[in-house]
Amino acid sequence: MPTSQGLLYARHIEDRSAKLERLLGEFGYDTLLIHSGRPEMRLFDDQAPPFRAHAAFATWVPQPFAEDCLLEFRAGRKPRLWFYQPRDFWHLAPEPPAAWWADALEVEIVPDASAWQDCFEHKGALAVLGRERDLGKLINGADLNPAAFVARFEEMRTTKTAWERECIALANDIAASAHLAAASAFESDASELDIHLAYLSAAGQDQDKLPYNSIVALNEHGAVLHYQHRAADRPEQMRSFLIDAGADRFGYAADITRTWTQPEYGDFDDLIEAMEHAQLGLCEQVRSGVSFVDLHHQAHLAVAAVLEQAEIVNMSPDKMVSSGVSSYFFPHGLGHFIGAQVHDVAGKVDADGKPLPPPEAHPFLRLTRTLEPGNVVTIEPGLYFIPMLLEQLKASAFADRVDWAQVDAMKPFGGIRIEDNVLVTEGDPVNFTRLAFARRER
Ligand SMILES: [Mn+2]
Repeated sequence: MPTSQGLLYARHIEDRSAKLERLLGEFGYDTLLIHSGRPEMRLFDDQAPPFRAHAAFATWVPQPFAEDCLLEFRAGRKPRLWFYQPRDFWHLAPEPPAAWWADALEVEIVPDASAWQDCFEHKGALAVLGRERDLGKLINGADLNPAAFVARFEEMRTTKTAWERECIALANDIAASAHLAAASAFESDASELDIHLAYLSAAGQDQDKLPYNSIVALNEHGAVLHYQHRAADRPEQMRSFLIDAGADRFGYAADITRTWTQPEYGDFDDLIEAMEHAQLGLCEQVRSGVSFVDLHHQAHLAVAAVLEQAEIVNMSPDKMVSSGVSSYFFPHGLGHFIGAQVHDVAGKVDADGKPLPPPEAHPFLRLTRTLEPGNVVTIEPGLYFIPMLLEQLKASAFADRVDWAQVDAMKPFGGIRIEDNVLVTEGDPVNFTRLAFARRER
């Protein structure tokens, strides 16, 4: 790890610590403790799903898979990390913290979580972030996850530090390489499972290290927005391929979607190209002062223009959006904040924590704020042929505006989504995803 990264991380800790110190003062807390979490066994079982630390912890410690660690903040002191390194012959204990990041903290290595549990009883005004079941007597007399404090604490994460931007950019580099490997696997007629394995191998990250469950969808599966399986059998025809998959870098996520087809399917290829053009236009509009609700509306107009241009729907884009027809083809939101959580926090509140609910006609929009420099968002317009929604459209007053023969011809291709991760700056947006692909393809 180059020193420059150590410096970025140290500055990140300094910057956030200063903000946190003011916040603790405001709420009258002497100490804040953040627990990393503990694996949870399934009921009547000794097996747990793969562990990932709470994001509140991972934004401070670049070890997103460290179990049962505790971070302690007190005004005027270096943050102290109680780093759990069990003496255990069943599992591989975590490596001790590397100097490049440990130097920014005061690290205490403990072989047993009770070592930190005993340190905090009745010591002033204490706030604790974590799950009650993991914390034992630590929470006696403490405020556990106090909502007003948590809201302000999460607000800090909406503006990414230089360190966080670097991590998201690096996660995009990893994911871009893996996306290209997945596209090659699709070209050679691999199954969803084989494409998925090609992706993981190229990323050098197993699924349980990725920030979310990859969507690897051939043909009609592209119309299932959160398609959760990876079929092992190869379909007879490989028409289309939608992949929504990310990567992790020190606990920060990339979240990228690409859609591919084979050269012989010209009509669907034209649709992909039109969506690519629309998506790039939207990325250009990711600027300080822009309302994301307005941008979502622009995205609907852009998708509607694609539908009109392709003569799939015979309506003006304005009419298609105001009547709700565009929502049958594009039923999700334009994007979301991204960071230590793939759908990062505080997307639907303003800077003071006041709720900003999405418009009634667009209930799935996850980001409703006005963009500010330092925000990182995804831009992911989609155009799908979802049988359930198309049936509703067919039963609506607008059925006669739709070329159903074309719709039926497109259904076997599922749908299109193109998703990039974009940084808001004082000037032009920085598209981490396009930059990562450009580096790979050079
Ligand atoms: Mn996304």
